Amino acid sequence: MMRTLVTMLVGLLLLYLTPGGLCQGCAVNEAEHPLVRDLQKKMIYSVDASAPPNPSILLSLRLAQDHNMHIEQDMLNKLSQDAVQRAVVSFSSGQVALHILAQQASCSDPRRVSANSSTINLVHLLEQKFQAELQNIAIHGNPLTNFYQLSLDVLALCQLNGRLSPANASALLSPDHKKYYLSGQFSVDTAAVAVLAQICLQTRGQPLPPKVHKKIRQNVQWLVDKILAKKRRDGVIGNIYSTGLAMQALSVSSSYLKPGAWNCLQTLHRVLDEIPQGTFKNPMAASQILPSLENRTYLDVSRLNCSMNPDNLPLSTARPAPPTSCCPPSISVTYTVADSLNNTFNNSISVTVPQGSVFFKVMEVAQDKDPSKFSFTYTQSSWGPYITSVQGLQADNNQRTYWQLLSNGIPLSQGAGDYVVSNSERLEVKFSVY
Ligand code: CBY
Repeated sequence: MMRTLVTMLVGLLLLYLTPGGLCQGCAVNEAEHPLVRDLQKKMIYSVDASAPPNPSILLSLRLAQDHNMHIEQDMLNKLSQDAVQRAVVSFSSGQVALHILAQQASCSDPRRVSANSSTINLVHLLEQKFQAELQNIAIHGNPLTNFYQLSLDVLALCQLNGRLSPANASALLSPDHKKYYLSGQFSVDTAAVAVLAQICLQTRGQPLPPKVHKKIRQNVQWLVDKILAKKRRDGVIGNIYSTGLAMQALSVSSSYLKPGAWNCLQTLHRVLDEIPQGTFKNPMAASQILPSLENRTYLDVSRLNCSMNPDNLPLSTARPAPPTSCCPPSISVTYTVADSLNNTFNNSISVTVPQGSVFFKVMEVAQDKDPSKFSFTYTQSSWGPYITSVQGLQADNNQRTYWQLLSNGIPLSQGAGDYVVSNSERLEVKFSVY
């Protein structure tokens, strides 16, 4: 009896002390780390010289444990070049914010970004773009972009001590249906970045006046409770693509969580299980999940050690060739485009595509077959193609209209360039409001 008790106690103690046991905290253990490295390498290899460089990728690589200094330096140079050339005219406020965080995470000063003998002050530029967002809210009731980007703006201005009044920022990010809901669904992604931004306001710079402090506490509590309400039984928070940002938000707001409200390791393992299935093959998705796997958040960028950087992520020079499958069988899907707001058109067509094709391919084939009904336009976003118009009907941010993608009546959680279609699926692109 006594022996069994002692064995049990020793067992418990060992569990507590071993890596992966209760002591571990919420990060991957040694055995799981190859999965993270794998994701990191895929992200690096996916960088496409013909597309603009993506600050979100460098930001997440800088927050990782392992580094390839040559690649990171190369990315930083390309980002600086892009910022100098395009930031003033073409970047949205959130893109400037991400560039600032990527520069800061690379131990480079975002106030003096230089390339091709030009220099730009990204913090100053963000202050201007942020003002333009506020002005658009005053005139149209909506920001130029959305509250996800406004939250990124507050986060970056806070981290860099830019011009920003915490009182105004806390009023801007206060609970409101219009700010945090997209198409009637609570946006966990938006809420998560708003939490990070406001935890930054609470912990950086001068102590806040008690009223502002209280307001921020109330905002964060509301956001954290809403994020937790979106936690599924399997540990996913919102959907799999919002889970990484949600993990960041919950891990910096532990004082707002009741004990036992969130099992971080359960969520972490759920995410790890998805890696081998290719769920994060979109580099943007990988970049948003990676920091949480390393138990890091965007608030850590100012705390990175700039003098000690391991160069421990060797890469072979040959990129892995994309898998080529010859002559896959064909599948057929139904494809519908509909203006569900003004009911001006509703057209369907049957389309045949090779197995393994993505939604975008279906749209192209339909457009070729019958351009008068299925023509469309798109822009290249950091997530891939974003559909902007069908039959000439344009999405409009000030009207909160967009082209929604659906399969068998259910909105997709991937974009047109990523979603792989299946035989006899009913696909739809529907003009909707968010
Ligand atoms: N980034 C942004 O400004 C985007 C912010 C974001 C909240 C983003 C999701 C979250 C993130 N983690 O990056 C967002 N999407 C927004 C704000 C929007 C709206 C964009 C318009 C605006 N006001 O700026 C809008 C129109 C509601 C929207 N997303 C539409 C769509 C659909 C796109 C269809 C099209 N026309 O091409 C789509 C495909 C949903 C649908 N069924 O129609 C969609 N979004 C998806 C799926 C996603 C997820 C992408 C996941 C993936 N693997 O591809 C998303 C991560 C994201 C990107 N959207 Co929006 C949300 C999720 O599912 N967790 C700032 C910039 C600087 O980087």
